[in-house]
Amino acid sequence: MNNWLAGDGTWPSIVKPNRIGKNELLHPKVTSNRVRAHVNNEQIAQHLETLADLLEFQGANSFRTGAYRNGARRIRQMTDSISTLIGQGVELTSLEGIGKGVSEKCHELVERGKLRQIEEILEVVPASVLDLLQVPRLGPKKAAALFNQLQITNLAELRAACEAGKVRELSGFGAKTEQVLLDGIAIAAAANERILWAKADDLVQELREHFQKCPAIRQIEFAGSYRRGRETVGDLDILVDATDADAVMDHFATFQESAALIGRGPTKMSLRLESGLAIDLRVVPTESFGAALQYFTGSKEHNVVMRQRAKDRGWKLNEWGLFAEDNSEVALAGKSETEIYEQLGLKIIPPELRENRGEIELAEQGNLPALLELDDIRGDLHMHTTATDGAASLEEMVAAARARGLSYIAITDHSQRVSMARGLNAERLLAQWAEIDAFNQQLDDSFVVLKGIECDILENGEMDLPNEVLAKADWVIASVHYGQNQPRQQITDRIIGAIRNPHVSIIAHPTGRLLNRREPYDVDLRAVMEAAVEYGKMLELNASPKRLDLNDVHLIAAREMGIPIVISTDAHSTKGLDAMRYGILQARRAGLTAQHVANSRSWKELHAMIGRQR
Ligand code: DGT
Ligand code: CA
Ligand code: CA
Ligand code: ZN
Repeated sequence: MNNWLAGDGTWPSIVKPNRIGKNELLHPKVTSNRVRAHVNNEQIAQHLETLADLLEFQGANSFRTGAYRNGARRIRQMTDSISTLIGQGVELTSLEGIGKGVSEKCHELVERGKLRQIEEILEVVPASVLDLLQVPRLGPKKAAALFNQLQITNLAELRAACEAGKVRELSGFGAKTEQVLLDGIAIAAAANERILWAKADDLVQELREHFQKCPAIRQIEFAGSYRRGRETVGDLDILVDATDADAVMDHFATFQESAALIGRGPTKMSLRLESGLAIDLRVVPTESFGAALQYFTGSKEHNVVMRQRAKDRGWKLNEWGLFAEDNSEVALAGKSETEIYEQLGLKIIPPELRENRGEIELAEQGNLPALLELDDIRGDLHMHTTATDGAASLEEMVAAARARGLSYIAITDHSQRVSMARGLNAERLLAQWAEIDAFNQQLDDSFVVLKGIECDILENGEMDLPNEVLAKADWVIASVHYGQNQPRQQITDRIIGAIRNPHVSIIAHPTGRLLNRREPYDVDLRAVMEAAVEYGKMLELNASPKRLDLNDVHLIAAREMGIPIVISTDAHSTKGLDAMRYGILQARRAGLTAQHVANSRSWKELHAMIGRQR
C-alpha cells in the first residue's frame, strides 16, 4: 500500500468513451423490423451529437448546431424512452427543450436507426474523421483545419503530423497544442479498448433479456471484470449451463445482426459487436458450472493464489473443478463456487474483492467485511437543479429521492465561477436557501432538504463565495473545475486550503479524472488525505459512471486512514440519482462497509461528524 499514492503511473488505466464507433454509424445494427426495441435514448443522443460535430466540422456555426446538442443533453436526462413515446404517439415538441428539428431526427432514428444527413456528410468526409473528433480538446473547427490544410483524416496521420512538428505551423495551433493533441491521441486510442462499467451493464441487461428466450438454458452468469465491478470492462465473459450447446450458440448468433463472428467451436463462441466490444460465450457442464464461474470471474491474480492453495494441498484447481490429483475424474468440488472456496478452507469471497489485495487471508480467518449495499444508503449529498445546470426542480428531485427510499438530500448547485452552468452568486444562493427553508417547513414527515452548494476552489486558491455565505450552509462541497492543469504543488495547496476552510464539509471528485476522457489532476493525494484526517473532513466518491472518483485504490487508502467517504450521485436530473449503485460497486471493491460511508447514517449523525478533528 505504498506506491499507489506516489502519483504517477499507478493510476488505473484510461479507457473508452461512450460513443458510436464509426462503423456503427455506417452500418447501424438497427433494422426496420426491430427498431423500437433497439434505439435507446443514449443512442439517439449520440447520433445527435455526432451530427452536430460533423456539421461544425463542415463549417456550420455552433449556433445552428446548438439545438442538436441541447436536445442530446435533454434526451439523456429523460426518464421516458423516446422510442416508447413515439410508439405511444406523443408529440415530442411538447417536451421541454425538444424543437422541431430534434423531433424529426428522433422519428427518423426510431424508424430507420440512422440519420440520412449523417450518411450524406460521410459521403464527402471520411468516417475516420469521427475518431479525430474523439480526441479530447480537439473541437470540430480545429479538426476541420487539420483536414483541410494538412489532409489529416485519422489518428495515425494526426500523430505523425504532430511528431513532425507540422501542426504547430497552422494558425491557431502552437507547440503546446501539439503536445496536448499527442496526449489526447493516446487517450482516444486507449478509449477504443475498454468500455465504462455502466455501459457494459446496459449491454448485459439486453443480453439477459435475449437469452431469456432460449429454452435450452438452465443457468447463465456474466463473469470476468464485469462481475468484479471494475470501472471499465475489456470484454464480456458469459457462462451458460444448458441442455443443448448448439441451440444456445445459434440463439447467441441472433443477438445483433451486425455483430461479427470471431469463432465458434463445440462449446465456445465469440462475437464482436460493431462497437468493437467482444463477447465470449462458453457452455459448461452442470457439474463444472461453479468451477468455471470461479475461474472466469478472475481476476487472474486472485486465481493464481487460489490455484497455489489447491496445489499446497496436493490438489488441482481449474475451470472444470477441484480435483484430488492430476488425472482424477472425480471432483472434490465444481458445481458451485461456494463449495470450491469451502473445500479450500475459505468463506466465499464477493467477486468485487477478488483482486488479490488481501481478500484470501480475510476469507481464511472468517473476517471478510459485510460490504456496503444500496439499501444502506440514506441520503444523497451532491445534486443540481434547474437553478444551474440540472434538468429537474427542487420538488422533482425530492420526489425522486423519496421514491428511491432516501431520507435526506443536499441541493448543491454550482457557484458563480461556473458561468457556463449559470452558477449561483451569493444573492441567488441565499434566495434558493430561503426557498429550501420554506419547502422543509411544509413537509409533514422527517425528510430533510439540506442547504448546500458546490463551491468552486478558484485558480488562486480562494473560495468562490464569501465565508459569511458559506457559514449559513448545511453542507459545503468544494470542487476544482478551473485551473486543472496547474502544477502539483499549486493544485495540492488549493485543495488543502479548501480543507482548512472551516465551512467546507467535503472535497468533491478529488482527482478530477474522467474515464476515457481526462487524466486526473497532478494532485498529491496523500497530502490531501492527511489534511482531511487532520481537519476531520470527508472525501467524495462521485458515483457518476464517467468519474468514479475517488477510485477503488484511493478508497482503500481512505478507509485505512479512517477518512469518512460520502458516496454522491452528482445528479443533474432525477434519473441521475440512479448512479448511486455505480458508486456502491467501487466502494465494495475497496472493502467499504456501511460503517465507512458517512451517508449510510442519518443526517443528524453525519452532521455531527463534520470537522471533528482527531
Ligand atoms: P477484462 O476483460 O480485460 O476487463 O478483464 P477480465 O478479468 O474479464 O479478463 P478476461 O476477459 O481476459 O478473462 C476473464 C477471466 O478469466 C479472468 O479474470 C481470469 C480468467 N483467466 C483468463 N485467462 C487466464 C489465465 O491465463 N490465467 C488465469 N489464472 N486466469 C485466466
Ligand atoms: Ca472480460
Ligand atoms: Ca474474455
Ligand atoms: Zn456537481
